[in-house]
Amino acid sequence: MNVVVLTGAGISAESGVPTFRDADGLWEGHRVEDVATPEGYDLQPSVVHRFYDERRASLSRVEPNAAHRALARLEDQLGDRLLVVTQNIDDLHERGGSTRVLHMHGELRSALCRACRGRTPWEHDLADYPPCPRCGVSELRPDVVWFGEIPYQMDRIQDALDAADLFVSIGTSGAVYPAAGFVQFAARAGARTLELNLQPSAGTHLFDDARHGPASSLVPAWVDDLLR
Ligand code: BJW
Repeated sequence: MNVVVLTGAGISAESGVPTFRDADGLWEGHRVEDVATPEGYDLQPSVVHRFYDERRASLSRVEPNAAHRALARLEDQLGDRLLVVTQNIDDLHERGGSTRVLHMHGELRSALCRACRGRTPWEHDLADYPPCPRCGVSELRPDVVWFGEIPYQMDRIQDALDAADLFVSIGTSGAVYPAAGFVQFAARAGARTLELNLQPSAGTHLFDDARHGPASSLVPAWVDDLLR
């Protein structure tokens, strides 16, 4: 059985990483749509750098939770028949033990050079405009996918959805495309579909089944059921 799991901010919420569209979703009064666009960056690069520098620094203060670890346990059993596609830019899946993870919206611990387009592992702040280690130009930006940009690895994701027998969406509001449309791709390709989320998402009616509650209890229980 091929399983594709899509994760969003809700899976990391109980690790202490804020979501985007829940009550605590604003950052210093900015909506994500204002700080997560190329236009927002061009207008206020230092505001956008601070948003991402703070989030990168906070990674060292958060730990994977039971939901991340349960997906790693599932990978131990399914191997390459499981793919985790995450919209999250944190590294909690990897630190929870998963290795088959695609970060479709990029990663906090990576920088993208606007001059040479090179991607470089990055642990430090970007607000002080360090030079790109590849080309030397001080044009590094967060290596994340903003509105209007094309998400990473879409071909691999499409192939995995085409081959999926089961598609599971965890902790995402279903407000952002193309991820919000994956359930329909997977269903059309013949997969069963399941939503695991704190509350019904915008697309909850598109799923065959849905379970609602905190990811740290729903995901381990679902993995136990699947492996039984
Ligand atoms: C819990 C929980 C707990 C809480 N347990 N659950 C009009 C119609 C349709 C589409 C468009 C349109 N106009 C424009 C578009 C396209 C646009 C889009 O979707 N806009 C929408 C606003 C409509 N999309 C794009 O521009 C994308 N690119 C694109 O489409 O390119 C074209 C193309 C695609 C494919 C092939 C070829 C071409 C790019 C989108 C980039 C999104 N970027 C961001 C920022 C990334 C960097 C960063 O992290 O800062 O990605 S925005 C932000 O939203 C971030 C997230 O990954 C993404 C999704 O958010 P998520 O994860 O769902 O979080 P929340 O907060 O919304 O929800 C959390 C959920 O968890 C809630 O439901 C809670 O209930 C739940 N929860 N605690 C379980 N304990």
